[in-house]
Amino acid sequence: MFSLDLEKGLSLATDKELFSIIDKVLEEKRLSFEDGVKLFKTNDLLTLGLLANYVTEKKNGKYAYFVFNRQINPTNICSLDCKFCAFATMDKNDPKAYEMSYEEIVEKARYAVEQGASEVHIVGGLHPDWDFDVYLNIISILRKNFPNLHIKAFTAVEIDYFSKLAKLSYEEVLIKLKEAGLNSLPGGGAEIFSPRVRRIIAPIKIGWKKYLEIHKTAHKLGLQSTTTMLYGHVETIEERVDHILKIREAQDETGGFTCFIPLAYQPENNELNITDHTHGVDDLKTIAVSRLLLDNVPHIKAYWVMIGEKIAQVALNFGADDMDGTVMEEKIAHFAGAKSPTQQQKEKLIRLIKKAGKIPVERDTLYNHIKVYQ
Ligand code: V47
Repeated sequence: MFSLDLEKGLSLATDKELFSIIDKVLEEKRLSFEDGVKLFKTNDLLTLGLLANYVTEKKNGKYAYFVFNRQINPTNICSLDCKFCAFATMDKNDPKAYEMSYEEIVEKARYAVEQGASEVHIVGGLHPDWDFDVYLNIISILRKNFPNLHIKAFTAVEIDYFSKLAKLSYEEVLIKLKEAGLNSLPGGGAEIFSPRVRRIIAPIKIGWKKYLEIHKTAHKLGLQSTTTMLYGHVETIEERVDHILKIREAQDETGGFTCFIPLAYQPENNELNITDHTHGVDDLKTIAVSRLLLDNVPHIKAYWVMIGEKIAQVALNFGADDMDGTVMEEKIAHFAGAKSPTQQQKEKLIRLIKKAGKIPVERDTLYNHIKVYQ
């Protein structure tokens, strides 16, 4: 049951368009496409936040999660040409081009494990000279060295690339990776599902059908995954809502998504020529609306790297219950101008969560509790 404070707060709602949505949320009825659009368009930010926080606390209580993790990006040489991406380069001779050796990858993982990390999150470019075995070896070498480390690696875009390289089905690729030691898939590469937007921002990347097919195949093989949405560029509100609802539909089928992560577009050093950063109200709305529409996804992440620590902290009262983690070495957002730090101390995450009035929980990748900081 909702508390009196919630009732009192909701009685102050100023936007008439929200009244029927409030009733639906309190009656646990599923929201529609039209509801999603109205929620994005409202100026009644506090009612939106109150409602989203009500839903997140019903699902997760006062817990707000973080993970001790490290990102590793083995190469930024990539055969795709996504217009929003400042990280990758198609040119091997570009001064910013790099490729890591197996030893370097293992050393990065070793340092993370020694510091206390439970997860490595590995994504990178579609390297034109690497065959599937190179990517497979990355997983098996890490697994051999770190039997207990959770390896979350390779977006759906990479899985599709491996399937072409090795002439294997998605299922066969995922089985091989799982046998090598892969534990779960990250959610990158979703961007915005609308074909109109993809033609502008990522013309040769796989479309939404393949992205979701790969995740659903992974789920059926027992590999859980996260999922994302890149917002704040050329998409419309309707295209955001459509994206979120396609994820809800896929989740109805498999239940394998652990978390949804709205990724705020970072505008520097790329070909899109959009000079505006997303703004705080939009970041909070996007998190809150995602929480309200995705009634079947357990967690919503406020990714501090892309929205900054302060908005991420506030987002913990607007529907988010997760801050990602220590990260340790972030490149994708920082090549594109992110102003946040490239890593985070665990103590800082705990403090941000506590000061938001929530209970910090260090989790593993699959949201098992490692330590609760009461
Ligand atoms: O796939 C690329 C996006 C993603 C930009 O799964 C950009 O838990 C903003 O997916 N501005 C990689 N975003 C990051 C990602 C992620 C991050 C944290 C946690 C998880 C998870 C996943 O970043 C890419 C792309 O969608 N991206 N360029 C940019 N200029």
